[in-house]
Amino acid sequence: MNKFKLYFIVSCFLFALFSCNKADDTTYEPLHFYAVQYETDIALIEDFLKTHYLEPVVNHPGFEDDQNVTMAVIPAGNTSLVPIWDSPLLHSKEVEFNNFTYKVYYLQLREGEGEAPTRVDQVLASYDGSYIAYNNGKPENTRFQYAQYPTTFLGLDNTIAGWREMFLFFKTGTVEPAEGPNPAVYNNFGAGVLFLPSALAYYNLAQPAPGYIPAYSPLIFSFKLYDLKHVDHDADGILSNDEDVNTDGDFTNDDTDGDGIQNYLDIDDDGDGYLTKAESKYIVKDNVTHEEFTYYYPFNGAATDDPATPYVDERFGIPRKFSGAGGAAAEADFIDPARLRRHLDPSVYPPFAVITH
Ligand SMILES: [Ca+2]
Ligand SMILES: [Ca+2]
Ligand SMILES: [Ca+2]
Ligand SMILES: [Ca+2]
Repeated sequence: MNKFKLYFIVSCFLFALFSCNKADDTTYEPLHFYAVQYETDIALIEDFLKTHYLEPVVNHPGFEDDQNVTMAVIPAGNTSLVPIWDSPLLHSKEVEFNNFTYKVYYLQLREGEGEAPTRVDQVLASYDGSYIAYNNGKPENTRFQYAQYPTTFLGLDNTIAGWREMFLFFKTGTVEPAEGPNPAVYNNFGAGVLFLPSALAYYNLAQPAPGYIPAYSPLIFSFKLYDLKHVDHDADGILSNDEDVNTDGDFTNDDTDGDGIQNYLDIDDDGDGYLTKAESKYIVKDNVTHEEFTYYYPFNGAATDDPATPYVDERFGIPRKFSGAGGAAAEADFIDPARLRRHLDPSVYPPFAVITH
């Protein structure tokens, strides 16, 4: 066999491998410029909003169909149905992502009465997801997933950017805990519909079946935000939602010690060699038995003192530089929201005061 023949056979073999790869579930389309793709996406989304209407949303607290959403094409010649585009429920927000500003349309059906998530919280939400594409020149949406009974809390730091950025504008509801085998009942939860440009979803990554989504698809999510959980990503005793030091809602720009690890992922936030967990503790010594008990300050204390407890100061949050046993003068150390808490102050480190009684 001469060299040319061998080369030819190897080439064929390689070609077969790549052909085979092409048939794999996950496909990566070549990257489009964000600005160019956004123009395509937003035109498609606006076309959808102008050609579809929203059926009256059911307000049915305590029942499954509460805030269910149905959107449909306005039949040709119909002038009585109001396009979503003209609905008073339609709003928009500007979302910054990858150094580009996206306009995101959304329907706010209900804001919710509970708590709004931060970008590092986990959410429990039902959702009905579809992608928008032209079919015979008309925009239509195709469902790829319907999660009606969610059981898993999803971390917004791991979801598509569209969820992370837009769930911030909604709140959870109230929950009636489950009795026996019954599911919990959620009421007054936030509910809405997001119309997301593809860059805030999967962009050039087609999603495999089941739940197939073509590359560069704008997505629609109708959702109900039932509940949220605060989490402690770095297990340092401080909930991640409390690690936004400059309180701008962005958790990627808070790195107190400048070591490249954001506070919500850093076990030693001020880089003084003492774990944050060790810097948020205090010790109480019993003068009679000489026993020592270790406690951890909460990030923020209770708003009002509980007269049933023997301590007042200890009920407040992680203090700033502090070496005494408390008292009126020291109380401000525990409660001033702008205080430099000692786990963020490299000049303060354990061991801390032993408070005796
Ligand atoms: Ca933490
Ligand atoms: Ca921040
Ligand atoms: Ca850090
Ligand atoms: Ca430290």
